[in-house]
Amino acid sequence: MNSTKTIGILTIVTALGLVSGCSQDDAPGATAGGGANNNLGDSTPTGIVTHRDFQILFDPGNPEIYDADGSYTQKEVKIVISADDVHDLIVSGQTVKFRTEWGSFKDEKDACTLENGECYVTWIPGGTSNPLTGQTPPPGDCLVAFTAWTVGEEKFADINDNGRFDVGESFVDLEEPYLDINSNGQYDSACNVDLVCETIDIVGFPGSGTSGANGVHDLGDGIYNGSLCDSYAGNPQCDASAKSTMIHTRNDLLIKKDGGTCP
Ligand SMILES: [Ca+2]
Ligand SMILES: [Ca+2]
Ligand SMILES: [Ca+2]
Ligand SMILES: [Ca+2]
Repeated sequence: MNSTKTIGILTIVTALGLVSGCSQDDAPGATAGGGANNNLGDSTPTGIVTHRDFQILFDPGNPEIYDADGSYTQKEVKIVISADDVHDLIVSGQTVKFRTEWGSFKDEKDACTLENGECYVTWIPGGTSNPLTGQTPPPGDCLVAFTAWTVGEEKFADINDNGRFDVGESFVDLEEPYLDINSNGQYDSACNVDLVCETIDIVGFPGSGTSGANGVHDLGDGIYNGSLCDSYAGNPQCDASAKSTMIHTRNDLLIKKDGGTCP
């Protein structure tokens, strides 16, 4: 059982009316090159999901699957993706894939397609490796890690406010998606009692080559993968042939009564 999850829970009420747990998207180790700002100005839709506004929300936000006494109640949870483009305009048509450290996805449906910036899958709690109870213990502190990924673009700090990525501006160089099993905000080789591990080895991530997944966790490629390079010719961190990458977001779901104990 994992006992290292110590991240506090934030509650975010969004325009969707949904509730988020503690986003770890900007946690140290997941990023490089600094933050980004939200003031890129108005424009026409890019149709590309920005990492800045790609997030997992939960409905309900705090399902009390374990009550104050530690008793278990089966409750389904919608794992909702909210996404838009760099101009805060809606995106549709992109496939989003999901992974979790515990439980399963209803009807084995672990992906959804964005429509007007939203889509969801349904999660069912519990594991199956304990022959006596039919369940494996929940993760430590009853925080269940989720990760979602899709094709999109990296975020950058638009220091000169021209809506473009210029030489010298910082950006978040995304690494390959991973499940943060031990909730320490970074990739490592942690695994849980179900032998679900942090690595999510996907096809098509920079570093894994063109033939498929490569069996290892890949770091960022060192360049800004996005559609808004001011000049591809004069910026060594821009590559006109790599304007997108596989972006991911992570979040933890609290599945016990807030303030209660985890079995
Ligand atoms: Ca700029
Ligand atoms: Ca990159
Ligand atoms: Ca970790
Ligand atoms: Ca890989």
